[in-house]
Amino acid sequence: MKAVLFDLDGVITDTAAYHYEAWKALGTKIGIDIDEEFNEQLKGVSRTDSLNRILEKDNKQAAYTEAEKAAMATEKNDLYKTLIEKMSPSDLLPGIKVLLDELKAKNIKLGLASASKNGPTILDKLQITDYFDEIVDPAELTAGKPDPEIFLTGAKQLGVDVSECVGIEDAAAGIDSINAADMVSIGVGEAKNLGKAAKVVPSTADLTVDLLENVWSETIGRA
Ligand code: B16
Ligand code: MG
Repeated sequence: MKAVLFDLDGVITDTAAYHYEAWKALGTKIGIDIDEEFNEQLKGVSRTDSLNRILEKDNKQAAYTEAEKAAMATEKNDLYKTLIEKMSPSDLLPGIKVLLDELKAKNIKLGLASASKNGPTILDKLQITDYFDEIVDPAELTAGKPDPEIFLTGAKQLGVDVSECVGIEDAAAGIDSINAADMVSIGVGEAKNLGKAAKVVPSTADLTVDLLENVWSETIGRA
């Protein structure tokens, strides 16, 4: 294992809850109810694709012009940005800081493979920007998760073969993206959502370098 590619929302920090709150507020405004179960489908999905899925839920995709949809996405993002304004290092999920330190000590390269255009801002607020050798810019991609492009781009930026990479994700679309990139996938959350991962752990506190290396060598060994 020479590199680890991290998802951001739901793995490094719990912005997933802020995305949910912001989409729910927009949904309430346009008369579409979003519950936690539906929100699960939005995790790891880009802003534009998330809005489309919300509108499709109630067959409202044709009810708005592209300009109106762009305005709604901006409105959601503006609320989201106010919600993340106060984030600080105390918002790192359990075990993540120790994991980043351990990976760095072993000279393992670190990349960020987040669909979020707010990713760099959030890394700054968490004060962990310097840990990352590369950050994939989602604005440069043509396809979102579950397409493998974001993880393939991350490996390319890091200069590491995909067979040497582990990807960590909290969303089903993200696990599919890692698997399609032929990397070893580790899911954080419930096995019922992340069943296709090589390994699922319930909490980020379970993510240790030993676990990552063991899952990588067992999975690569089986391949
Ligand atoms: P933004 P990840 C994803 O981040 C979120 O899970 C998803 O809910 C969000 O819609 C997407 O980023 C885009 O975020 O609106 O900030 O550009 O999980 O890939 O780190
Ligand atoms: Mg995520």
